Amino acid sequence: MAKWTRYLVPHLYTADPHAHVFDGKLYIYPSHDIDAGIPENDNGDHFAMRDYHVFSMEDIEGDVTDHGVALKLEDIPWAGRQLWDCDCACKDGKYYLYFPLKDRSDIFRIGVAISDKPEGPFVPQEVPMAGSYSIDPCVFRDEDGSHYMYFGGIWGGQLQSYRNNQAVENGKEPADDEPALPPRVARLRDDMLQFGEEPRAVVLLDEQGEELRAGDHERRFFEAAWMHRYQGNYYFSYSTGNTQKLCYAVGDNPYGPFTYQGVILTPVVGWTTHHSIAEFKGKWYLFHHDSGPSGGKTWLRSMKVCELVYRDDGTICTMDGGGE
Ligand code: FUB
Repeated sequence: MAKWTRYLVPHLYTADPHAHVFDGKLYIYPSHDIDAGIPENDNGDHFAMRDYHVFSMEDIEGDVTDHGVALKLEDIPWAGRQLWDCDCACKDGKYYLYFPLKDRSDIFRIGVAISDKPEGPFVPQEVPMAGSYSIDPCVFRDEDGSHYMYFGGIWGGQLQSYRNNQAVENGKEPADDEPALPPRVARLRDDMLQFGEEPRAVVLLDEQGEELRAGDHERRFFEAAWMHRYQGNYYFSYSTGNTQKLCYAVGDNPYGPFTYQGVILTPVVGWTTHHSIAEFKGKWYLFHHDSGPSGGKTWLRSMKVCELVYRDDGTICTMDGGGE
């Protein structure tokens, strides 16, 4: 187990916590888990979330403020079902909340909603981002002020249904000896509302410089993309899904390729694992979730935080998630 770890909110089930520091305060944008009474399946139908709350903290060990409902399904004009992992970015005093949601054809798209405040409420655009698909958007601001969106997730996240940004009939994961399905990255347009370019593949390499294979379930990308910068390098981290690890790979620019480095967090209690990494008041933290407080119900998760420790060479010390 990590040397210091803390569940953040006892009154709601929250997951996929994406943390950002805006104006010196830490804001967390998680999914809001509910018990929708839908049986568990590989498609993730049991994750039938209907709104988002935003949380903030002045201090990592201090109180966590729940700012209430920041965006709800009923207010999104194109909504079908399932508000999954969201993320927020700030530009020129406006805050942009990016969220994956199934449209009325049951296809995941990525939407954007806007607010003047980091805690919302957020007003959604009429339609999803043009050319968007799949799940788990993460928006990274580089030092030059450019914003990049990383996204994608296989199985229920539908990434296997796309090749070269086009939907394919009966899309499947590649064979075990073929390169794994890559997550995607696109620079955002200056207005933050659309991709500024065609999404590109995020290539993950092994120590030999070969692309990770689809059969390498211990290391290949499944979902939960996150990007952060540390000592001038770009750290792409993600979940391996069915093997339930949080792993990371390092590159020298936001597009990659990224070379696999290791495991950040071993499996937690519950099927999913999803995280973010942020620096706050001079220390680095891993925000993630597990299903401990719900007694292992994988659709009722609770977000937590622990300190992230780097070695002198920039590698990350592996933490024990406390699961199987
Ligand atoms: O919260 C729903 C889904 O579960 C997320 O989008 C995935 O990353 C997984 O955590």
